[in-house]
Amino acid sequence: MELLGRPATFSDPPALKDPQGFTTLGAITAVEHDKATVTLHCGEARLRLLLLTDDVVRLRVAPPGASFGRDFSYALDPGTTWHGPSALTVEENDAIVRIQTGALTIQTEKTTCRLQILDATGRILFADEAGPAWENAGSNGTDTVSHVALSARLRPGERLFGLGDKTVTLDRRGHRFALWNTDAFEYQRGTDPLYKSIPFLLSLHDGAACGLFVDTTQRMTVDLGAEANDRLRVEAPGSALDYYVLAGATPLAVLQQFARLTGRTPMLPKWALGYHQCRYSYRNEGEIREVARELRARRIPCDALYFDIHYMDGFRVFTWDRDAFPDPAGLIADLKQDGFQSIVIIDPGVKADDPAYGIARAGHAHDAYIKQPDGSPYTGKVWPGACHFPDFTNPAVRDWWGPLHAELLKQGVAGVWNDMNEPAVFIEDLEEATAITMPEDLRHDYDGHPTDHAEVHNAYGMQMLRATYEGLLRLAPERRPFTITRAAYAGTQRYGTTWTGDNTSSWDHLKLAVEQCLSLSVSGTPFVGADVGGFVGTPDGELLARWTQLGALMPLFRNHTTLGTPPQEPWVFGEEVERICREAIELRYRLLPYFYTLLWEAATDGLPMLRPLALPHPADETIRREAPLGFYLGSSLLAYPVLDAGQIQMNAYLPPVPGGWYDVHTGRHHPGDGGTVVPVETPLDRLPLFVKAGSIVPFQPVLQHVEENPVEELTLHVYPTPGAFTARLYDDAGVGWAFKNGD
Ligand code: MIG
Repeated sequence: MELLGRPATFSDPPALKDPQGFTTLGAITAVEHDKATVTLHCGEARLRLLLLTDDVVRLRVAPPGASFGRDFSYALDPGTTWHGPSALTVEENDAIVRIQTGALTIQTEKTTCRLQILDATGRILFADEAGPAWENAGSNGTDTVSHVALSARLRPGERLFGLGDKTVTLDRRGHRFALWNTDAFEYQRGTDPLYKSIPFLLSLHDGAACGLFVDTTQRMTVDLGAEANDRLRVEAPGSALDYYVLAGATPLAVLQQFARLTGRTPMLPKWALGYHQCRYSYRNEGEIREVARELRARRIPCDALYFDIHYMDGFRVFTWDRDAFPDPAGLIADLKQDGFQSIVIIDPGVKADDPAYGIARAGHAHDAYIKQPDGSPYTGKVWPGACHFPDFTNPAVRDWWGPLHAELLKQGVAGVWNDMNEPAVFIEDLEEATAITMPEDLRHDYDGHPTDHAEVHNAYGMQMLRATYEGLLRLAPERRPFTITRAAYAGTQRYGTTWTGDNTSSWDHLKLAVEQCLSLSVSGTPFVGADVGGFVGTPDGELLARWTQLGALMPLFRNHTTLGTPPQEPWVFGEEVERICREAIELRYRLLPYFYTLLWEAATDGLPMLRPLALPHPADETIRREAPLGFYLGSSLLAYPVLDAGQIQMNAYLPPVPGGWYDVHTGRHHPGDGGTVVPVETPLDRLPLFVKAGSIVPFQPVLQHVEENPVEELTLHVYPTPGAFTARLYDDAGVGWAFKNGD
């Protein structure tokens, strides 16, 4: 059976409901407040503002007769404590209620309850248009609320970044999106929705930055000026609205607040930053040993090899196909000996129709499966055939699932890859199998507050990853787990890494890889990558070379391709491409001390590793106008990946920074305090890379894998600027948790 799948089909963007059918808050009738909370009563409706700190506001809306809803969210980091604002004053006059914190002013119009949020210099960060609103299910307006909405003003020149892996330009303005996790095989530019739903936006306007996070896992429609250029509108099923406005002195500070809110990446094993080689699938022990042998023989550094679905016995999770892989422990030990970590895929579907399959039976014994409304387990088709699906929103089910990895760990597996967790389910009453998902009325535990699949859907993959991450941690507490997920909701970064799914071997996808990974980085998800070379289809040598150069600068650096394509490893395109790929991979290994420091900054300070140019330069007109697809790695390196076929020259825009820039390859200095465009030669073996004056970039010797030899020598490249400067370098054992004690 060839398991290729078929391009998912996508409908037009979801229609927005008629705003006329929605009710807004209306006149403020009473105001209550304490040290951190202000409640505005508008007749029977309420708007509550919770000041988490001086510059982060949580807003909750309760329509008439409805409560604020359950105070529960998978997005929020349970490890963060908010201490409230340093000060809070509430004043009223005839026209407005004015709330002031140490950093913000929130003004609410008394007749409408529409609000404006201003920073300390009086700049408007956020302004309601109609503001929060709700729609009643029945036509007489008295039935329970069915939908909630929020509309805010967009100003000329305002840019909107974030929203996860959406397939349009970095600035999402002018588009409408659906947030509904979808197995988007062979997605293309414009395809929507994809695998992840991260309802976070970063607005940049007039040099000021502001974040908006709408915390609902329901299928949401987000219109960013598509319907009306000057209006943002989000709409979702539900009866209460829960959202956050995050301010900060800089765009990066806003992202750090969002990281405080939804969590940071855990520290990963250092080898996670190495080069990874994958394909769907290395089919047997011989094939994977062969790849390992080639990589070492050709001196192409590599740290991880992947076992895609064919390692399993009939795609039964937590089993091995013993004909193809007779001795997993022996194989994995040999690979480890050569410096390769083994990562296995685990899907959510548990084969249902085999009475001899112990995992499936145990699932029944634990009452672990998602249920139909009548209480019986739901059955849907995926690779193994008929499957049941664990309800990862049930803590008892997560506790059951996690330890199922014990045997794999004993066999030496070092990482787990969660796929198909949108969740994807096939329907076969169509002409060909197509990927869809399960019925929306299925029942979930939702951590003790039973609800339907519609509400859980976008968080399902995240809760699967959580079960995996927590399980690995429980089984081997001394180790840093390594996990990857395809589906995600806000906060997923607390449980591991992610990639952008089934992309295509094309130049446009190379560009998309930049856009998607930068956008995920803006959306709280720092450890990201796109399949190098493209998953669907076959790259030519030039595309693979350019993609490997780009991948060498992405946190997750994995070459992967689909079933039935020719080999895509770096050596199959001839000697020149092999050399270029090797050099790119070697550059990555030489820069590991720099990357590892970025990982640590992401894990501790919530700073993204990859940064669109607009983040450090929110007021730069050239960046706003031309939106060049260069990006920062941390705060020192600036990359301009080559994204077009045949391109041997580019004009790179170097933003204004004191002291200018240096070309990493030539050492040439480009003064340009005021921002300059420099011509750069880009022969196939050259990836344009610049470093900001006033930086120190640490290089280590090339290793074939991160644990090959202890690094005894670092070379610090110092890029001077007039005056003193500092740089930060972080290192630790690369594994384990001793660093938490300062080791
Ligand atoms: O649709 O496990 O995105 O990386 O190789 C096929 C097989 C299911 C989709 C993943 C891809 C993986 C493949 N999976």
